[in-house]
Amino acid sequence: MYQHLVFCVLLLISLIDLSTAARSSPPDNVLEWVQNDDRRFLRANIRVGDLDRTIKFYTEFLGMKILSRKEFPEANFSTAVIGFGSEDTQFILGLTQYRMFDTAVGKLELGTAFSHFGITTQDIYTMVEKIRAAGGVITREPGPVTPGGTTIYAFVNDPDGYSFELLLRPPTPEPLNHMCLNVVDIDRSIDFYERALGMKLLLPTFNNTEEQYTVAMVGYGTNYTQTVVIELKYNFNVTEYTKGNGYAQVAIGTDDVYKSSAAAVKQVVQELGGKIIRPPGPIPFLGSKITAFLDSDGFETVLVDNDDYAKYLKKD
Ligand SMILES: *[C@@H]1O[C@H](CO)[C@@H](O)[C@H](O)[C@H]1NC(C)=O
Ligand SMILES: *[C@@H]1O[C@H](CO)[C@@H](O)[C@H](O)[C@H]1NC(C)=O
Ligand SMILES: *[C@@H]1O[C@H](CO)[C@@H](O)[C@H](O)[C@H]1NC(C)=O
Ligand SMILES: CC(=O)N[C@H]1CO[C@H](CO)[C@@H](O)[C@@H]1O
Repeated sequence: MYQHLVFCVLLLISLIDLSTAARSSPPDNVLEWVQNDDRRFLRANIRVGDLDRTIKFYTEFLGMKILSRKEFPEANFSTAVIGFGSEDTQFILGLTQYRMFDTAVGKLELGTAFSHFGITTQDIYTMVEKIRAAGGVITREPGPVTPGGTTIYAFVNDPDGYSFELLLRPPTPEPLNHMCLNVVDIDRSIDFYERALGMKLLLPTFNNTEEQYTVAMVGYGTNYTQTVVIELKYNFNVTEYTKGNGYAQVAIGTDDVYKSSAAAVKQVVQELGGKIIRPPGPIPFLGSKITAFLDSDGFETVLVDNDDYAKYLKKD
């Protein structure tokens, strides 16, 4: 029973500051270990205002499937897992609705720091028209990035106001393709994700001077269209964002949370800013070893032990 709580409780953990200093000293061959580790984007956790409403939107309009749903009446929250395929292989979304808005978690505020999720589709025009017909918000009509450009994309809002970029692309292994974070120093952020998390810059930094932003894609794998990426976005002259309490964190699998932390995260956090909020170790009643930290902009990443995660999926 408690096993089921693991990944929704991650969301709660993020609300509490569990900061203590990690103790172990870093080994020498640090980056090499991180780069050879078995890393995969597992899930992003967000809080929603109305679980039924969100599930309806994600399944009917975005083409996702509901993978599981659980109610925790005593604790006043409900969770669901939703995605384009099995949790074993796909990057998925964990949704949590708090039933009581007057509790410590407060009213849902999306904030401005989290930018959007990106999904790929072969039928962007139909998707947009269906959302429009149902009264949904289209914030950018389907079209190319630059006039004459080849990538067709659109932006829509979900019922809470979370933004989704729809990308017209041939079928890809993971249709939930990226999440975009607004950052204040893009070079520092690239450095952070490369060194702390062993990601690679999969698309060189791209400046859109017309629309006043710079973006970079970091992730695992080699081709940004074929793998999940984090899009880091610097909006010219914007130096501050509000975090809100909607987007919570991204979870990434690792073979060893201790090595991950000692080898890279700890050092990078010291150098570039950020904070370890959960030192590596088991959460006894959850049956999973994790470590959690904030990046230099305050975005949370949770590293989750691959074996523990596999066991958790088998139990469900
Ligand atoms: C859940 O909500 C009820 C009221 O609806 C409240 O009495 C109770 O303390 C809440 N439980 C938690 C764990 O917040
Ligand atoms: C984009 O802008 C950044 C600074 O905002 C600069 O460092 C970088 O060289 C530019 N890249 C290109 C390709 O123009
Ligand atoms: C990425 O993969 C797509 C689909 O296989 C391919 O068309 C494209 O050329 C690849 N891009 C790079 C940079 O390898
Ligand atoms: C008013 C202002 O600060 N403008 C700056 C906005 O950002 C661009 C690109 O970083 C600068 O070139 C401008 O000077």
